[in-house]
Amino acid sequence: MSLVTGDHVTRFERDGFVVVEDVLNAEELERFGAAVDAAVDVRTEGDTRKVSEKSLYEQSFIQCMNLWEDFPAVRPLSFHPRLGEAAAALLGAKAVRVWHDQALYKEPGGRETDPHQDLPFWPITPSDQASVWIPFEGSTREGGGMAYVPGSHRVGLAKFVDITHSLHPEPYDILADPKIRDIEPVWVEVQPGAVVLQPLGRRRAE
Ligand SMILES: O=C(O)CCC(=O)C(=O)O
Repeated sequence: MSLVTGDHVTRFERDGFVVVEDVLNAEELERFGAAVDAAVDVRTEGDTRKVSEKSLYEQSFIQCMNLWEDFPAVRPLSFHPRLGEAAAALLGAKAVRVWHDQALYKEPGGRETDPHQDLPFWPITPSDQASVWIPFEGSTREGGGMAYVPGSHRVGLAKFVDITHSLHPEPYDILADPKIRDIEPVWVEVQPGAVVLQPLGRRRAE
């Protein structure tokens, strides 16, 4: 059975996010979860700071990028055929290339991540791009959760929100922007093994 249905494509294009179920199995979640844990441990060894001693940005998450490059056990996850299949099907592409992987770990006592759009952070021209969020243990509203503003990718909003707080101590309040302030954010619950895909760039067809 196809991983991605017409309904997934509709949601991806209309809402700007879609949950695709049953992408990774239990064995993969266990194996890749452990591999990413180990890689992040290596990348962060020597950092003994408490959360409260970190910058505001670092309090939002521990961030480790391109783990596929130096951790062979993570590589098959970053290039997982089912992730590629889902992204290609949603984008209507024959194939996809990996721009980067990144592990984001929320620490106990850390802070929220300020609402933002991802694309302004990336040195890449908008084209057909998607990101894939893989919550190894799933994600619930109770456990923190992620919310999306449905359709916000279609209203021509391209604002840099300084979630690092380094250039702008008070980052732009994108949820108050007139283009989206009347849209209610939607909290997304994700089962383990499911992933969430989001379009990032402008679609060819638009
Ligand atoms: O998990 C978070 O705190 C933020 C994740 C995020 O901003 C992203 O994936 O773009």
